[in-house]
Amino acid sequence: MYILYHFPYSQHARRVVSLMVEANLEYELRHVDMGKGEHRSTEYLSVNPNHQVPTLIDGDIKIHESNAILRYLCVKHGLDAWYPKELPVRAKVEQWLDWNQCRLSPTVVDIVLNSVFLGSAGDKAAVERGLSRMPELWSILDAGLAGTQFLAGSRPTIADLSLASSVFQLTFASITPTARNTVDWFQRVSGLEGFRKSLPSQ
Ligand SMILES: N[C@@H](CCC(=O)N[C@@H](CS)C(=O)NCC(=O)O)C(=O)O
Repeated sequence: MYILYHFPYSQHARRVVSLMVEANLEYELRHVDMGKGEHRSTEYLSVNPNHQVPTLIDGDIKIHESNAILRYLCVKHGLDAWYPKELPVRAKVEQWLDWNQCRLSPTVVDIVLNSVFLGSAGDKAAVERGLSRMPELWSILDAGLAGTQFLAGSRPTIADLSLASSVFQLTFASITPTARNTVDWFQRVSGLEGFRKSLPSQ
């Protein structure tokens, strides 16, 4: 059984839950209460020195970085539909996984962490920076979804689970996609059982 260090308001942790539900993998969630600062406790730092969730424990193997965890689970369980082996499709999956980590995710954190979770202590300049970057990111995402049901073709992959977790995070700041392809895609991913079950209970 996998152990996942998790916090329900973490988009990075939720994307791992989405895949584990979709793939029927057995897991136990270890709640790291970030609101109480548990991610910076000595105990948790010995699990993940980056003071971040998620962390996956698989016996003697310990992995942090959410997208690396997604790849690990797919390779270990032969989840080829979620992480296709065909090179052109695999390349698309990798591109969007990395785009999320390098471009969308930092922007989402700028906005949501600072305008929602940190309350009055939030960095207003970071919120402004994030908001100013979103139009370009929305248009890149929407163009990538033109003429395709999911990011890498007609079936959902871990790229969709990863990206959609970031898009959902924006809803905490009352930001939702408006461009047609992205709206339709987000609705499709939101219909996946794994995605729905990963969401925090409101
Ligand atoms: N690149 C990491 C990012 C993980 C991350 O930023 N997690 C956030 C919650 S969404 C966190 O734990 N932040 C606390 C901190 O950075 O101190 C991943 O993909 O797993």
